[in-house]
Amino acid sequence: MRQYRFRTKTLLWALILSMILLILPGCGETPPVVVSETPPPSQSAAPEETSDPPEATQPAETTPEPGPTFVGLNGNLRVEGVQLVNEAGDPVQLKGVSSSEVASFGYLVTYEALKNMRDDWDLTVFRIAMYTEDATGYVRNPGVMETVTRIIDHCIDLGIYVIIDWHILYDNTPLKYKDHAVEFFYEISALYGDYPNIIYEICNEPNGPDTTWEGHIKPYAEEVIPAIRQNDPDNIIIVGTPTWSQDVDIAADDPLPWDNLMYALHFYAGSHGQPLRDKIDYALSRGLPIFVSEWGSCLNTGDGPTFHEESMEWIKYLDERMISHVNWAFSVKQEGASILRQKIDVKAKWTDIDLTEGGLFAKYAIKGTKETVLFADGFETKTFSHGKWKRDNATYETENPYKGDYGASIGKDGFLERAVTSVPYENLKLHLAYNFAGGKPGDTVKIDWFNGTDYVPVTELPLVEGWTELDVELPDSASGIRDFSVRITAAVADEETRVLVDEVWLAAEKK
Ligand code: IDC
Repeated sequence: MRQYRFRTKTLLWALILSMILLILPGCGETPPVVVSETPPPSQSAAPEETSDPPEATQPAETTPEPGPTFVGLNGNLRVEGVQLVNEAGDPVQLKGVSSSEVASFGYLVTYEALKNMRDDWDLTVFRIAMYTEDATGYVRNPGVMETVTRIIDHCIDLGIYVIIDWHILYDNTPLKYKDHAVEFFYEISALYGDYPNIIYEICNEPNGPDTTWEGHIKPYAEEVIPAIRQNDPDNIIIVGTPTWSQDVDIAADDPLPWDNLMYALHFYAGSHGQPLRDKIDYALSRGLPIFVSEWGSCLNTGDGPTFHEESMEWIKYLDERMISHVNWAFSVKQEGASILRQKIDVKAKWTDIDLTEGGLFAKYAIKGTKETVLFADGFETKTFSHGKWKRDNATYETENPYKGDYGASIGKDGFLERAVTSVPYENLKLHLAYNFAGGKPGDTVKIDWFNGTDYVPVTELPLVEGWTELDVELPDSASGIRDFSVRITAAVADEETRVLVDEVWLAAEKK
């Protein structure tokens, strides 16, 4: 039985400010510890507990804000040259995320979840990945249409664009289920063709050595596109390209004759780089409009780590060319591609703490800000491994977490450590809330960072009475390190003393 008692949350500004005054003089040469200036990871997250009364001038939270939506502002999209443009002829770049296999993961795609991303991420497009041949795919499970139409309706209500993706994969060639595709797209275009929100993606990723542009994809497109155009004369249609939608160069040499077509390029930053960008450059030079309707920051398996540097290079490249991009995938599977951690409440407002490392990367790629978050604790999932923490003498804290149901608790000389590359980032700041249970004078929380060889001390946070939330600025030398990690150590005297931490994230700016 633990001997300590928990203290109540103390978050008043006055107290925090007096804390800094206590902390600062002890810092010596180390960078200053500053009170949280950065907003919590999610700008839209409602403050959970605050004693401040709402300002009189603020509108009530429930007041709807009827400003024009993104689709309201941009209307019917079309293609001019290689560029997607809005109704007024101005270039537009859509940025968003894709569902995972929608029959299984469509339950995550609620109105609230889409609204969260629209309002907090500036998401402007959502892709519905409706698998074809899978057990739950359209061919065997046409009932998936109900999920598809529900999500389309949400997107229309929210004023964002929506891609309806015929997600061929193991079926290799789109010709295999061409008749189903014609039926499906005829029906969908009849239902929704009048809405400017709709984008059709007619074959996710043709693949396999026998599947060719001229022998399979083109003949398929030549039947599906007219079926759509009977009902919908002008919304955008995205056509997949050979080799898992990578060979846009081949399509560029032999394009299809309809207006408002774009061609799919898919990449996974851990697996694909400059050679694929060269293909895009070639295709653009031949006048082929490109739409990146699927990209991952991980490996092409859908798993593996987040490749920050490589992903950043890709996003920069796409943004410079105003090429639209859609991240894979809005899912809770334990794989690198998943945007969400498990146990998320998709009907609630969520914060960055609910996102995986890849999900955080996707959010800030979509939002386009210089500020970003490299990782967030993920303690709420109660899986340190999914949060990618290395730890020693550290466990969950369930009795008095700072926020949510779980925090972390570190015993004497124990630590929590999180590795992430800092190569493409600068101005690193570790955010955390900490507290002591049974702390004695002289106990501290040590913050160190790892430079690939050594642990470098940043600061020691002193004993506090109650939860204290702050940012610890890391020195400039912590930027640009491939094998970077940051470590939080309980430097306490007694075996029974615990250091409690919660709301941990690493904020930074993109270089
Ligand atoms: C992956 C999913 C994974 C699923 C697998 C097979 O991430 O959970 O088990 O499909 O259904 C693609 C595909 C996309 C893949 C993704 C990652 O369009 O369906 O999802 N990927 O492998 N092309 C390249 C990578």
